[in-house]
Amino acid sequence: MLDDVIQSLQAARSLVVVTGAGVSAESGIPTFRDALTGLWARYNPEDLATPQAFARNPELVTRWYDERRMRCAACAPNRGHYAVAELERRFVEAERAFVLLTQNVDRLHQRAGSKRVVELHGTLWVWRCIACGAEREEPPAAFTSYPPSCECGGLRRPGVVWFGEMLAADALARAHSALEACDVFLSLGTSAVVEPAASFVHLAKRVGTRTLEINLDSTPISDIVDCSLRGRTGEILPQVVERLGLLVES
Ligand code: BV8
Ligand code: ZN
Repeated sequence: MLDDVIQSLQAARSLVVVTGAGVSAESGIPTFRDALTGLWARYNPEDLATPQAFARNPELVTRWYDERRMRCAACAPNRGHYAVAELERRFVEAERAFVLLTQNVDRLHQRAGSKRVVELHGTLWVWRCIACGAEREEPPAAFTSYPPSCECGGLRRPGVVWFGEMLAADALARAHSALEACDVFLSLGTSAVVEPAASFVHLAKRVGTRTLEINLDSTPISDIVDCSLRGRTGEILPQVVERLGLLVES
């Protein structure tokens, strides 16, 4: 199975990697399903990550997001993130296509060196004014009051895609063009439940792409992909990259 993954990547000319919270779990960032510990235990993520929740209680929602942002600031990328960045580097060096479509909002991929990243669900690090639309990337310091306000007096929200909101058109367009062109699709650390990302594997299969998954638990796509590996991305990905031969034609 591990050999299948390695051989598929070895032969790939155009690779799309999709990642979820499982890739950041080994950095100490709770996955989305278990993000609600302690103070937040009584909330359901779908009850906090919606425009309705923000409209109803902007202080609670912005406090939750800022606490998650500060937790990410205190965490470091893990070996799984670095392996994904190394995979990109190898593909770029061999002039092969590579795109990382991440559902994660923590920017740990970028901190590990990934460059060709599409943030499907936005990021905790950019906050936007709901009145004038001004967007700003925040420094790693917590807001001093909630909800944070813009110079124009408007409320500021996290630059993430909430449940019930459309993904950014350019992110979706980049994802679709990458999926239509790829010959290998690799799903990492995601429960493959949240749409539309959960359906990307079907788009890939439709164009005859070889589909792979590495995840701790089985998911709704485990029986659909050509090869599904159970395990931690922080352990398996470094092995994959280490055993991946030269991609550059000798
Ligand atoms: C939209 C940002 C529509 C915010 C997030 C069709 C059918 C059913 C429902 C829908 C549908 N279409 C739309 C919906 C509704 C909804 C949806 O999909 N709901 C789900 C619950 C069924 N989708 C939407 O609302 C999307 N919008 O489609 O627009 C529309 C149409 C017209 C007009 C208007 C709107 C928007 C979805 C984006 C939501 N925002 N994040 C925030 O972070 O707070 S989603 C959020 O949850 C994450 O970004 C991520 O995508 C998702 C969690 O998923 P995972 O990342 O996979 O994490 P999870 O914890 O679930 O799983 C972790 C996995 O890792 C596990 O499997 C575990 O085994 C594994 N793991 C753990 N440790 C490791 C590991 N694996 C390897 N190594 C380890 N060490
Ligand atoms: Zn403003």
